[in-house]
Amino acid sequence: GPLEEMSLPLFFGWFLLSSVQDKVRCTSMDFLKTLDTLEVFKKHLSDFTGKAEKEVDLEQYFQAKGTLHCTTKFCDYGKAPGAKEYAQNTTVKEFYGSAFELSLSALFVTPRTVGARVSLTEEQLLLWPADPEEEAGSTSLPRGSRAHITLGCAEHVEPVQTGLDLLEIETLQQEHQQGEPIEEMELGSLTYYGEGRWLLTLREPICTPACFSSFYG
Ligand code: ACK
Repeated sequence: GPLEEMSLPLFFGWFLLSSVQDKVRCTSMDFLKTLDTLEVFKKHLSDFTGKAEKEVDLEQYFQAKGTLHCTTKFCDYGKAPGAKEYAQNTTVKEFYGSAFELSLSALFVTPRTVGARVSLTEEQLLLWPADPEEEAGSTSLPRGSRAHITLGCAEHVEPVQTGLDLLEIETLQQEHQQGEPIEEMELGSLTYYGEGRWLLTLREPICTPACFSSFYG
């Protein structure tokens, strides 16, 4: 019945503490601001605007999407395949409400989304479902490749896109399409993967405390 369905959340994931959310948002804003000013970004501006001459303010271009988190399992209140099994998993139950330290190892921007790549530890991978990479058609990437934090979405873009954009970039990396090394920035090294896809590998990963929990909405 409907009550039973309600007992499963929209999704499980790690939720960043509110104090560090601000810090991560600031870092992301700084990155967008800097990227916006680079000549090489302006050269590829048409990826974002469709018109070469138009300007784009990246800080305005992306809209924030709720509280910062890294989704483990999208359950859709029980309608998603494997939702019930995930919720009943003993590791999931054991760690529910526990604190973790997430490592954000890169920031990425596409014409659709801006996000942070999360590098999961072996322990964190115990909470990672079996299938999210495969569901997205990326069968040859290591488990956990989809782990990310959505920092913003372009107009009319849903946050589910952020993980798909990350997988796309990682697939290019895996195919040894090294990307075009652009330059060393204060935060790390910037690479361009074509079609408006930018990856900033952080020199120092951002470590942030996060609580493993769920969101009902
Ligand atoms: O930014 P996200 O990881 O992308 O966090 C939100 C969260 O669930 C609530 O919408 C993610 N999400 C939405 N649909 C899916 C899906 N089909 N597969 C995986 N994650 C999803 C979204």
